[in-house]
Amino acid sequence: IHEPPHSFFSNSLSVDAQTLQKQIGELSTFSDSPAPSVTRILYTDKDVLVRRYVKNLMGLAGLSVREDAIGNIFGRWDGYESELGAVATGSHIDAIPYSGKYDGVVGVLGAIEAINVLKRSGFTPKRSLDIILFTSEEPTRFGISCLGSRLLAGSGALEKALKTTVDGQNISFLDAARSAGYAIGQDDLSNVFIKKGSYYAFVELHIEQGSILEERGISIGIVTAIAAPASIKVDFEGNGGHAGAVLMPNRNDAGLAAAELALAVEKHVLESGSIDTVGTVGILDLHPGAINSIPSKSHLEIDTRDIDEKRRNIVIEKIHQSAVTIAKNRGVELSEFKIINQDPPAQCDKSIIEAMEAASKELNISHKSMISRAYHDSLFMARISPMGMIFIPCYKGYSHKPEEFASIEDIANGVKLLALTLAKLSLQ
Ligand code: HGY
Ligand code: MN
Ligand code: MN
Ligand code: MN
Repeated sequence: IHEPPHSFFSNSLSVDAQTLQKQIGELSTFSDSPAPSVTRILYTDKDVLVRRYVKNLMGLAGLSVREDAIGNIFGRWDGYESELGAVATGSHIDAIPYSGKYDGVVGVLGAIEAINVLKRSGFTPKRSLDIILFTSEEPTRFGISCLGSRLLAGSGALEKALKTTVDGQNISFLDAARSAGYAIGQDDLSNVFIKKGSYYAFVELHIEQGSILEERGISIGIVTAIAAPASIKVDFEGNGGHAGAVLMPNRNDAGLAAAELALAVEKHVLESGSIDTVGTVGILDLHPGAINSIPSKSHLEIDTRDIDEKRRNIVIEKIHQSAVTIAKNRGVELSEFKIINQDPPAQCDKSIIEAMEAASKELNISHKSMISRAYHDSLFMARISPMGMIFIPCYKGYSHKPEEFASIEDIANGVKLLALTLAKLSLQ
């Protein structure tokens, strides 16, 4: 069967919105924090359970399921020219502490429903279609963002680092992976790498995590580029001491050094010359954390991003200089300044953008092109395959908090557009 006449085909795409809505609700119950918040951390019991839930849905959709050594899960619908590069879609289901139930999930459950939509319409793929559940997009447990897609895209540095990476409880990455049933009996993770060319195209459906689409009443965002993320870990050390007995001139307070650096992050970001530069200190720990003990240690983690890589790197440089100056002025030691990741931005592929625009027009769905300020697994899939992203509106742009919400109508539009885009790419 070759490309059916557009009108017949796009009219035959029907999304089972009710079932999808129920699945999103069910999936959100696999959480380590009370509803409506969701917390689902890599390789925890809830993560293992939710993987089983998703693998079951992939099986019900008639996909053949395989998992790699770190738990990236692949559901495949073989095409009639399966030797050609496949078309893939997917996202993540891990959730940072006290977040929402749509970030990532829409791109996994929505992808499975998109396959069901195509099957119900009688479509048969030429290029095979893959759904990928990336093992861990959030940096929560091991401090590494997009761990699954970063490794899958062939990061040798990450493969090496994972041999010595531990989490906050000193559990090694490999032990954690094995507790979830992965990486059994193997230390070498390079078999996770996927060769460039294996995929003809990769498309991710995701909530916007911003408020542009909702404010302008537009149903779909066609992403043109993904901003360049970076993260830094910093430790300061001082002598600490008794909050009453040590007079101010004799102190070297590691807590105040951290506070000053956090404000310096804000200053350097605001001075960058562009509204597109952002910086956040989301983690700031003081040791020993007692009201009457001068902090002898402080630990902060900095997230800074920009759509312009050079501008972002200048901010990183300035933050480093400030850390050194603050340590000198306050007589504390800068015991660690470690850049965890400093990734380039990714451009979306022109022909995938065109396929999305054509599909939006055929489906008569309003759309606009836009950048993604959040990072996604797509940022790394772009290293081994042409990449595109579809955004749907989310309530007030809320994300990474329990109030995160996307309407089933908006989700259904995204699923329909994903289905038609996958069909077009599969027949290319
Ligand atoms: O932080 C991010 O951009 C992503 O949502 N994890
Ligand atoms: Mn997220
Ligand atoms: Mn996400
Ligand atoms: Mn993301």
